[in-house]
Amino acid sequence: MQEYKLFINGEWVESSDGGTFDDINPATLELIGKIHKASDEDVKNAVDSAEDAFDSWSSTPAPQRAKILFRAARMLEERKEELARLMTSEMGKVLKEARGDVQEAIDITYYAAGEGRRLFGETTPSELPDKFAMTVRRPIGVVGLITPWNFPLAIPAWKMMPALISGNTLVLKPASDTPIMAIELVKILTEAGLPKGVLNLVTGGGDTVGSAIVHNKKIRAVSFTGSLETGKWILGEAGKEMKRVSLELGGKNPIIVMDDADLNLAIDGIIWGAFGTTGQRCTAASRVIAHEKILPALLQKLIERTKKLRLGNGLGENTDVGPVINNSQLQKIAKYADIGKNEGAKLALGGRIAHPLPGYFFEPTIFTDVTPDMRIAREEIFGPVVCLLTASDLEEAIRIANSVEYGLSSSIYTGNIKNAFKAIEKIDAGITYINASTIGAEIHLPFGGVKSTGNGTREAGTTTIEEFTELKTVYIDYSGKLQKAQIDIE
Ligand code: UN1
Repeated sequence: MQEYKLFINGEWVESSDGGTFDDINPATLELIGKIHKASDEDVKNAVDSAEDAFDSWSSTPAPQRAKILFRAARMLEERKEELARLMTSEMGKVLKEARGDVQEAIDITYYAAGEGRRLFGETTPSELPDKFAMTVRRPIGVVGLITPWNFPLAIPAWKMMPALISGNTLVLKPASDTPIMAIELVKILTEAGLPKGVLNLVTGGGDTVGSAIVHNKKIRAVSFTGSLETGKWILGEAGKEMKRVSLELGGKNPIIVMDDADLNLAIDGIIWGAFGTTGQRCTAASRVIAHEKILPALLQKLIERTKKLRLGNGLGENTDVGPVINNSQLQKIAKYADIGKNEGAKLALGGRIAHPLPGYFFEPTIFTDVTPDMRIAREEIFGPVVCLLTASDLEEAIRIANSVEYGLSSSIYTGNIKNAFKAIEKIDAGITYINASTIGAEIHLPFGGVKSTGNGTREAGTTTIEEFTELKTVYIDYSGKLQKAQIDIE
């Protein structure tokens, strides 16, 4: 059985206390690797090595740092198919989507590499003569990255590449369900020439390794994607040390379908958004808010189409929906199916654990007669479950859309431009799609949400550099005399 070690100061090392954990294929339950579990001492060593590497890495001109990222992007491209297959075995998503995940990592790596020749500051006139004013960007320092299992390559890359191009040094803790993908990414960056200590990887649980990262005084910022509960905890703990925190948390993303929508197009979008990645995206479409006039037709067609989805191993040519990540997620989804039934929603399809293979499968599930106060309409399930709610007009639909504590993605299907613009204006979310599903954000636009989805940061796009740099304001006075701002201007 292949063992995967920790990566500290440019070396693959065993856990100092010998602990390991299993990495399991969620479709077949086969063991695919033994992963070393970092101890507190290992995390400390990783942070120390990142700190030692900081001076030299942050002093390297950004276009030189970029060369390493460009090389890594090309290597990812060359290895796309192999990485996608490995991802499906480790995480379960169907092969086409795994290819998309690798592609997203490739895209952000090229994009971040390009930032090496931008990293723009601003210049602006001074209020005084013979004085120059500008801003420059500086790295933050040693940054801790804690990443989830649902995009095992794309999300680590979303965080690592912008953080690296900005000149930070890193300690990465990938999700324990998908560490191998992060390990492959570390190998690629190392082969591409990343100096030792710049990127360190420690594997293990959130309550041990994650906590040790968050509490380490040398860590200046933490970037986390995952659950609301963990995000709140990180924000509280890191706040005590005045660390910067960026959070991408849950979603309960709505698709509004108006009575003037192209129904077939809307159904394509609902199926893709609700059951793609087996519903395990923070952008997943977990609520459909249908105009009452089209609800019966929509439901009937949606059931027909969903029935045809084939569950199985994501490597299979004919598989539409892969497994969920692990047994505890499977049990959580099953529990929500019961909650939905008990609170009076009607199960229109699915609702049960399935057994096409020994792994963790759940039937694509549709609930109707869902009201906004029900738990299944408010809480993130992170599985193949979609709730149908109804509204009598756009205003009510938007009110329902906004009635949850999250606000990541959202969508409206409508043939009416007025409805589209009203939705853009009024839906409380970081992303709104018009006549497209809630998933599939592109890496060169900001990604993030409002309310409990995060703490206001946006990843990717031009905003990604904000996440990983500090601005310094610089005044250069070339008058040769004391000039007093605000005072000498009359
Ligand atoms: C996530 O689920 O955490 O927009 C990220 C999307 C993907 C990213 C999802 N590009 O669905």
